[in-house]
Amino acid sequence: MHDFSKLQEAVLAGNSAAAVAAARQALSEGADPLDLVLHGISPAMAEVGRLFEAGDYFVPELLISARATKEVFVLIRPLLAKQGAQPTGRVVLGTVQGDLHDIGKNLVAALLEGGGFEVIDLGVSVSPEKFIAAVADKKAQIVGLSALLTTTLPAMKTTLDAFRSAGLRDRVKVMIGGAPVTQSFADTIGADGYGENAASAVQLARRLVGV
Ligand code: B1M
Repeated sequence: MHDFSKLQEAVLAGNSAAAVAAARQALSEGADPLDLVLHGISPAMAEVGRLFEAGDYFVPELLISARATKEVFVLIRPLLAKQGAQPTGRVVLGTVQGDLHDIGKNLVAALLEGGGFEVIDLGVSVSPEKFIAAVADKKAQIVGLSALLTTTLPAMKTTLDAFRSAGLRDRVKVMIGGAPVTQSFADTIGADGYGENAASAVQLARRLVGV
C-alpha cells in the first residue's frame, strides 16, 4: 500500500497546492486512484470532522480542507472513470434540499465513477423537482440522495414522495446515505437501500442494477 501521509497532511492543513502535488506524486509512483480516495482523502476528511467536533478546527479550516479535496478530485475523477470497464448504470446524485454538505457525496460520486457508473451530480440543496427532472431526462436507473443534517432527513422522504406522485417511483431505485442516515430510516421511508460509506454505496448500486 502506498504511503498517503503527505496527501493527508496537506488536506488536514487545507493546502490545495500541496494536496494536488502529493496526489500527482503518488500517482506517478504507481498509486491506484481508488486507493488514493479510500486511504488518502477519506481518512483525512474523517480526521477533519473529528478535529471539528473536538473544537480544534473551526468552519474556515473545514472549508479549506474541503476545497483541497475538491482540487484533488479534479485530478483523479477522470482516472477513476477510466478504471470502470463497461458503464454499469446511470446514477443521478445530489444532496437533498436545504443541505449544503457535499464532501461525502463527492466521495460517493467519485467511487461510483470508479465502479463504472455514469454519475449526474446535481450538487447540493437539490429540490425534489430537480431530482425528478434529471432522472426522467437522463433515464437514470438509480437516484442517490445524501443528507448530513437531522433537519434535512425529512427532505429525503419528501423527495421519495414526489417520485411517487410523479409516477416514477417504480422506474428508479432510490439509495440514500449520509452520517445521520440508518438502514431503519431507509426502511421507514421506503428507500431501496442505504450506503453506510462511499465504498458500500458502490456495492449497493451494483446490487440495485443487478450486477
Ligand atoms: Co456541518 N454539520 N453544518 N458543515 N458539518 C455536521 C454534519 C454536524 C454533525 C457537526 C456537529 O455539529 N457536530 C452538524 C449536524 C448536526 C445534526 O444535524 N444533528 C452540522 C451542522 C449543525 C451544520 C450547520 C447547521 C452549522 C451552522 O451553520 N450552524 C451548517 C448547515 C449548512 C447547511 O447544510 N444548510 C453546516 C455547515 C457546514 C460547512 C459548510 C462548514 C461544512 C460543509 C462543507 C462541504 O460539505 N462542502 C460542514 C462540515 C464539513 C461538517 C462536518 C464537520 C464534516 C462532514 C464531512 O464532510 N464529513 C460534520 C461533522 C462530522 O461529520 N464529523 C458536520 C466527511 C465525509 C467524508 O463524511 O459526509 O458522512 P460524510 O459522508 C460519508 C458517509 O456518510 C457516506 O459516504 C461518505 C463517505 O464515506 N455518504 C453516503 C454520504 N452521502 C451518501 C450518499 C449515499 C451513500 C453513502 O448514497 C446516495
